[in-house]
Amino acid sequence: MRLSGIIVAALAGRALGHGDHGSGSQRPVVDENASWMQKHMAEEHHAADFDAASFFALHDFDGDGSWDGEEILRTYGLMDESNKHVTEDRKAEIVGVITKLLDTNRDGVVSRDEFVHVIEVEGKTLPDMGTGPGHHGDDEYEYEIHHWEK
Ligand SMILES: [Ca+2]
Ligand SMILES: [Ca+2]
Repeated sequence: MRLSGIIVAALAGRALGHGDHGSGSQRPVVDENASWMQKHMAEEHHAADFDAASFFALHDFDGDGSWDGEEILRTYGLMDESNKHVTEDRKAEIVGVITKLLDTNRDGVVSRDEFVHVIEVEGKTLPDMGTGPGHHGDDEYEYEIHHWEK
């Protein structure tokens, strides 16, 4: 019994990724080799397990069923202070890369079905565009939407 207890503790320690070092105890720690999507979900949304549809819904900030360029930028943290040095040209380039990857019917926006198909059927993943983990506060966005509508 004692031995199995030790094994369980060791496995739990691995799963939590050394959660007792430092402050991120509620943050799932992902492997260094995890995709950008997995890192983003772990670091920004504290979610270790998700599917393409929930990833899509979480980043369809206005809930209209498709991703436009601004939502792609926000997903990548490009509406955040930490990326304010990124030039407009680079932002347009990032939107272009992501749109090219996901917008399979070329209508300029990424639908939920397109996203789910590319991720789950084609087995692709969102590339790391070098913009960090993708900071985007939903509360902040609500405020901005409200602000812009005035
Ligand atoms: Ca949308
Ligand atoms: Ca489309």
